[in-house]
Amino acid sequence: MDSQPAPPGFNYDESKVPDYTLPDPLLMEDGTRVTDAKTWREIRRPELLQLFETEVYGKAPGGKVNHQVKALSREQAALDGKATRMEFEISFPDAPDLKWYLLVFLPNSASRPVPGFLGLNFNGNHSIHPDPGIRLSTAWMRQGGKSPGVKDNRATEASRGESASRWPVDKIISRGYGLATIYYGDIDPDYDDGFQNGVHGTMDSFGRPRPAPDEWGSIAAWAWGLSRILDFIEVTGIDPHKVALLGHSRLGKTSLWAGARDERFALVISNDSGCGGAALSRRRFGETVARINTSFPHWFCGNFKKYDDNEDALPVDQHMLISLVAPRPVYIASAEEDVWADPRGEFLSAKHADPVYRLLGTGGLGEETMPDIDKPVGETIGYHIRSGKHDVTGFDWDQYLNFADRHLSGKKHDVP
Ligand code: GTR
Repeated sequence: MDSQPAPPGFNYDESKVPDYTLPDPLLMEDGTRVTDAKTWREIRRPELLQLFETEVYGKAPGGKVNHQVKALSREQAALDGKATRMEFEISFPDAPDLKWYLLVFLPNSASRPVPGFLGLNFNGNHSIHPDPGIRLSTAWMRQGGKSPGVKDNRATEASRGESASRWPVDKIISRGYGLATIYYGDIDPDYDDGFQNGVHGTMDSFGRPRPAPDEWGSIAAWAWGLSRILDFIEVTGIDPHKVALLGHSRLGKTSLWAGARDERFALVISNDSGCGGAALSRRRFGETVARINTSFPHWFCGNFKKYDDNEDALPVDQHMLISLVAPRPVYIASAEEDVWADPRGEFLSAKHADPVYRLLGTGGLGEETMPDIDKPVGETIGYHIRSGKHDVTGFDWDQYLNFADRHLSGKKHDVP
């Protein structure tokens, strides 16, 4: 497992994981045990949501926002005639500097509306497929080894298709699903500028220089953005009742938080999400709360910093985040060499969310011990640890497509 060198002072040794006691998702704040679905729904779920909101990710503005959706392009013969490709520009009359661009592929062979995957991308819509018809993003973009086509923090033509291995569009389409994606930096650029830019800087009600300690960091902003896309996704031809939300790494943390808050998402997938995502914080294995808050001070809310080197004081842990998706299907994926994200901690979160899934009448995870490498398990909570590194691969997608086939086909997802 130890293929990545541990940064100084950080633990990759299972025998050094400290003793810890996880808070019980089914024990209410007044000490009463939850024994029925109604109490979970009406009391415990709201309690937990509020704790994650105020202590971990931060509160986002409630309600719908005024926005306009403009169709920019439509190509009915994309992917050699197998798909229709569309792009939409989303603008906000109250925030003129904010513009989002949504890319959608729909299978031509399926009748609409179709079930679909929705996910944020790291490097611009044009990076997910080499199709030259996709608009090249003009937004600020991170630079680094994985995106050599980005120069001076802007995408160049060379960055087209750079992330294509993570987005098997042909496969998704041939399985009868639509795909909708948006560059996460359109919603909030991923760097610490004191929350001046992106949605933080432009929304009227949150227009002050810095959110209060219990208000949204960038993960909450990205999650909020996903809900705004869901508000209008119907116009694209994707069935709003059959949206599988998916994210990798920091965007896997985001998909879990978005799926926890917004019950309209029918299925939630977290790929290699690690600390602040699926991994239990109390294990302090790989990336820790203190480390993530230092490297990425803008991701979580100010209050989360109270738990730097103080994980036992957290009123929640990440198994409770997964349980907030219940009874909807959730898939947690780890990678064997991704020790920074703590695969065992991700599995244990899934396992400790299981009692909530069972209380709500689903099959849950149904596994006590971590499965073998490349052996997916679970019924309503899916889990696998695949061989290889921190990434999204064809193996990962095969499991997500199979899981979506099992849970999204046929029945309509009703929002409680
Ligand atoms: C790492 C970070 C992780 C993970 C990852 C990513 O640097 O420590 O929490 O989110 O970035 O998003 O790629």
